[in-house]
Amino acid sequence: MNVCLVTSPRFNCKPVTKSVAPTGLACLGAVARQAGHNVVGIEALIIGNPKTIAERVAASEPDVVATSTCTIDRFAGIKTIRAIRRALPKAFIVVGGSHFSQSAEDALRCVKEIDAVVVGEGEITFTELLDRLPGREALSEVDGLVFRDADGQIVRNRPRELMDDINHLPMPAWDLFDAANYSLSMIDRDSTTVAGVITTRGCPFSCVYCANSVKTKIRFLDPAKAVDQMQWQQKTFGVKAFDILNDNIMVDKSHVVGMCEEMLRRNCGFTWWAEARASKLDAEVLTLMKRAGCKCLTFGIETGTDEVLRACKKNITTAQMFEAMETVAKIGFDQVGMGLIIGLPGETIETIDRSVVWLNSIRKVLGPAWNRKTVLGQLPLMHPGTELSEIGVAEGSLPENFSWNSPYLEPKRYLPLINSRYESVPHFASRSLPLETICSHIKNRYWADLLPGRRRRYRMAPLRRLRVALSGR
Ligand code: B12
Repeated sequence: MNVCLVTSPRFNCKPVTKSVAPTGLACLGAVARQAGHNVVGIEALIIGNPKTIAERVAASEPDVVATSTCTIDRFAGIKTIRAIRRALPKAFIVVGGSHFSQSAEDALRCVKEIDAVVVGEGEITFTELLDRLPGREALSEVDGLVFRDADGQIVRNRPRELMDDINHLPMPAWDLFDAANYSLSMIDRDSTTVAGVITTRGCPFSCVYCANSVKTKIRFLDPAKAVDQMQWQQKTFGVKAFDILNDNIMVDKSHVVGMCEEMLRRNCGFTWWAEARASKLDAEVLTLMKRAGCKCLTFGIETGTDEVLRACKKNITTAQMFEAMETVAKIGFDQVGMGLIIGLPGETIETIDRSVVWLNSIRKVLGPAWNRKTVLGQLPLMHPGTELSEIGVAEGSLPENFSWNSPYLEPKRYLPLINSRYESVPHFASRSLPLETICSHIKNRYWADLLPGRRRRYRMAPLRRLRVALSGR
């Protein structure tokens, strides 16, 4: 069968010039190709316009179109799916990834153009689906699938078990997408060709805001296979730097040590960065990582108070994070990035102020490696399937049975901020600390710390502007 894998454009349907390769779709491309299907990949991000994307998809004459989007970009993704359906009335359109996995029935209800949703890990479900598609036979036997049956009823099959081992999988088919687009780099923002690689799946933690649909069961790629994937991209695309996309590079010492030793033994010559958890960092492992080419690390710090960390189930303390940052500073990485959020559950005006003081102390510890403009974090967003959105329902910042795939019409309540990038994702706020209170506190106390471009993130939006934003959908 002819299979077209297509990414989604950004929320505003404007083309982007820098991105990271779509590893999830590349994984599906590899297994589909292995099963004998004809596969093409289209990077919609760099095209932008849904009609043009649909024309490109149609030109590949696919029997099956497989696509994915994230919550932020979902309306652009849905617009593209509708354009593809207009161009290809008979193709089977299947979607997957974190956003659709966590809102599967709602997606099928709101977007009639979608035929099926693959929930969670995709490789086995997708290939089993392709096997059955010529006659659309016995789709109810495909675990992990939610689909529309012949009578138009939405059917949810049994869940797909996570794979025990990921080493038998073929290498992601990155060649389906044009590597020239991939240069979103922490190391050199302008000229480096960058690729992504993921060497673990799953995460043992359950932070309330995390939207990853594949949780808990951790699986590892053999270090030699992981480095094979990097070297293949280095040779094929001239990649100079890698973003190791694992949720936590240091989740298992032997895995990261194995990869570093392999990189050193092969004298790979590329640089890389990775995401880590700021607790119990082993100085020896960090030193080895640096020797093996790791230039930057990013940490999901989120906040600088223990109350908020506890309320978010981060399972970490500020003391552990402080110690971790001291170790990182001692070893000396070029850049240390961090994700910060203001207004998570448990936040008060007092914790915001305490967090700012604590983060300034981290900034001092890290010195020139600190790579943020400010210590002020983003306001929290709720994604489907997260515990944060359940708390949001309890706190009145999200209605029960919220539809994640249809435009919503209470802008003042759910889209209260001027922030074109995030305007379609509802912000979390607790009853005791409304967003208005956070925003006016930031305005009164920290306005001078914010670059003008960043200030609009904390400006409450007038209703009129949001109506205009919504009418475009
Ligand atoms: C790499 C990454 C990025 C990269 C690039 C993404 C890319 N081009 O692939 C960058 C840095 C650009 C990025 C940006 C953002 N990201 Co991000 N990112 C990730 C990360 C760490 C890894 C994704 C990955 O490659 N996984 C490996 C592959 C193998 O897994 P996968 O993508 O899930 O795909 C598998 C299945 O989901 C399924 N599948 C996926 N797609 C499809 C499609 C079909 C048809 C089928 C059948 C199956 C299927 O099969 C695949 C193979 O098993 C995840 C967290 C995570 N651990 O997954 C977050 C994650 C996807 N990102 C997230 C978010 C929120 C963002 C940002 C909004 C952050 C921000 N505040 O700016 C932006 C959005 C930018 C954008 N428009 O894409 C959320 C998504 C939540 C949501 N509901 O949308 C996640 C889940 C993080 C989290 N834990 O909450 N991200």
